[in-house]
Amino acid sequence: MKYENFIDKSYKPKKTDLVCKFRLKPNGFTFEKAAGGVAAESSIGTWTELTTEKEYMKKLAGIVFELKNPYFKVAYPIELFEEGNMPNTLSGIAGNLFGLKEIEKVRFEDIIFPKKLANSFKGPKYGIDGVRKLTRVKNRPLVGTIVKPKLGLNVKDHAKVAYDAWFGGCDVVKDDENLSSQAFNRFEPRLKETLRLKRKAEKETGEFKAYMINVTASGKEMLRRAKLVEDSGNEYLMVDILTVGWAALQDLRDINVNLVMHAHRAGHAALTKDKEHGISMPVLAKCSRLIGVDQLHVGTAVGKMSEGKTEVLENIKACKEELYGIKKVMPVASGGLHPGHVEDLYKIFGKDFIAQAGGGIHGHPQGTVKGAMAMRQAMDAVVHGYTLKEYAKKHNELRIALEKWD
Ligand code: RUB
Ligand code: CA
Repeated sequence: MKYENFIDKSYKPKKTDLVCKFRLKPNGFTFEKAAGGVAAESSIGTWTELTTEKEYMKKLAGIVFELKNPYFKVAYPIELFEEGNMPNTLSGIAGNLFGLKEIEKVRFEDIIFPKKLANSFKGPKYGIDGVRKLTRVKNRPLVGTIVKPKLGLNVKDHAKVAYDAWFGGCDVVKDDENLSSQAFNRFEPRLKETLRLKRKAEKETGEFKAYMINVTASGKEMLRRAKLVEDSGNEYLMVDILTVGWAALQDLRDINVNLVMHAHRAGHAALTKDKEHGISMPVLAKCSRLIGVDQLHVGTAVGKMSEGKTEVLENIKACKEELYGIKKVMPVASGGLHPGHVEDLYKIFGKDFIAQAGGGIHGHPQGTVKGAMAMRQAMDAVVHGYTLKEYAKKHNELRIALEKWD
């Protein structure tokens, strides 16, 4: 089959088809031929006609059924994909096409999984409802922090920063994405000591406190660490979903019997940032949701990272839209946040999200406890309908934070 043979504008996608939307900028080919090339390379075709092609397999061709320059859509028959195999699915629809010479740029914008394929993955174990039940935080967004400095603290100091944050009012504390088990802060003693102080903070505050410990490592070692976390009695793990890879993420979900999975997306911008090339964040979010992460970083719209409000809303939608009854993922706002952002965040995200501030808590002039207090006060203010300014009049910690950053 030639590239052109993968186009059929009269085709109506079936319910069982997997449908993808692409944005395309050809370089040599016409728009149509390049679109056909994408459908071919991501299904059963290649650059030339073949003598080995059989009549019975033609029904497996991906079909370009809509062309609206620069966008086009492809319907892939479900039989092209192995059930419950995300690496296979993405090697197909997000593989060779990015490298085709006659395509200058191509962006994988959106994906709609058919029910049967979607349900062949495990999906989130907890999701938004499960996280709310576990944390006992019902009527407001969760407040969290990343232990900072991101690298370099020893076990004792790391655990103390976590404790201070919990004590001051954070619900969740996470490791940073590049902390794993370096010599200055090994995984096992960190788990032990941070958990000890988590329990102390829980006792003292009467609240549930989450420790999202980063298990990111090579396959077997990561799974071993996840088991250690579970055996320790902790409820959460964190993983860098893109650097460990889809297969490792699936393995983690498969062995992970009881832990909430917090997903950090370090590296995503290499794929998502160019609006004309790569893979969009909603696609990454949907794939992660099917595999089964419970919480996912989706940008902030107001902090230090580059995604704007429109993009963040699309990412949130991918986490929360109805999807064959698959649980909703809790969106996480993180990156350059401080208490002064909470009003805007609440407007953008609504009630269901985690507001995480690293520098915006540990950079508070009076230290981490007061920094966490300020962040929690900001959340209490907006949830109860006060402006931050009003609330800051009677809440010193918040006032000082706003003076520094707002
Ligand atoms: C936040 C931080 C995070 C960012 C990454 O620290 O280190 O890793 O969340 O961005 P700080 P994103 O609060 O000091 O900026 O979550 O958007 O992927
Ligand atoms: Ca970080």
